[in-house]
Amino acid sequence: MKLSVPGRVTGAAAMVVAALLTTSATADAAPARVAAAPDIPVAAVKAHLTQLQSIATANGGNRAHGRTGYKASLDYVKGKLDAAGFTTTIQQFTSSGSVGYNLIADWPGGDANQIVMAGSHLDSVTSGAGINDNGSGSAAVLETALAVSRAQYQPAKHLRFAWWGAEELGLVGSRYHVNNLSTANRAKISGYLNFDMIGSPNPGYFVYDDDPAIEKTFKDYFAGLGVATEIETEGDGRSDHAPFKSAGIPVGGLFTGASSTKSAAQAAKWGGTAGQSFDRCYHSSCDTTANINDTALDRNSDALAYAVWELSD
Ligand code: DTR
Ligand code: CA
Ligand code: ZN
Ligand code: ZN
Repeated sequence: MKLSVPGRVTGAAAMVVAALLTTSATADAAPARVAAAPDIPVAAVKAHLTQLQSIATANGGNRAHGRTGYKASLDYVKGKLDAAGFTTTIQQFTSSGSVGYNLIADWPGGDANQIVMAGSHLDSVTSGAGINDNGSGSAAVLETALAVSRAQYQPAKHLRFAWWGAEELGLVGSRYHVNNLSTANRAKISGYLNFDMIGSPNPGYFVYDDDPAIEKTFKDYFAGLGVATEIETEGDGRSDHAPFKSAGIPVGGLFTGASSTKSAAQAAKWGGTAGQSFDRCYHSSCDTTANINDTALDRNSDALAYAVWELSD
């Protein structure tokens, strides 16, 4: 707030004005509030999962690297982003004799030397549609990107979103991407957020414990919901954050569990079924749209958006 002071002011009035100006100056110096992240409608995230399921059904039952269902999944995601004003790039690579594709989407604006990235692998295994693994992460990242567009959000930092190919073959797409970044371009990435399996049917709420600031951002969000979290210990090196971490880039992410078994203590705090896998359909043909816990998908999608807003301003 600026005060306009007409002409010269003397005496007591001058002291009042000075105080106001000081106050005003202090008020101007107050840290700007970070814009609040929007709620991500879980129905919109699930609509993307329905599309990915249909794509798998129409393409031999999967969305695996080298199969038609993967490229059809990529084209679906790209079409939504192009229509929303993103600058999209398809990065090709070869793995196991087949062409693979990464999709990168840049939101115009922000400091190009400070890039906040959010990503997920888009490929499934050959045995099924891969709706939790990893349609869930891919759909949540997509819907968060679309929320950025709807809000015409213009953060201080640059926003970049990514969908990786051939993660199931060994983090091939994400590793190809990082390996092809120059040292200078790696240094521009202030953080990479990874989302691989965030809607498991018997969910846990796990937060990656790699970068402390990113970890705290996610833990603060869940604390605000009153949802307990645990440190993700199963996945070191087991998803697409690993190549970024190896390159010295701060990483973090969320996970709801795979084939490990939920303990009685975990069931007591999170609900669900003790003694059962977090996802009994992990890498199986039953990983369909029926293999999703809506509450977990909703909470993790909202946490994703919260972190993107918090870390980019
Ligand atoms: N590698 C992932 C599944 C997975 C297993 N453990 C973790 C830990 C953190 C993220 C992902 C995972 C896959 O099969 O795609
Ligand atoms: Ca939501
Ligand atoms: Zn997998
Ligand atoms: Zn996965």
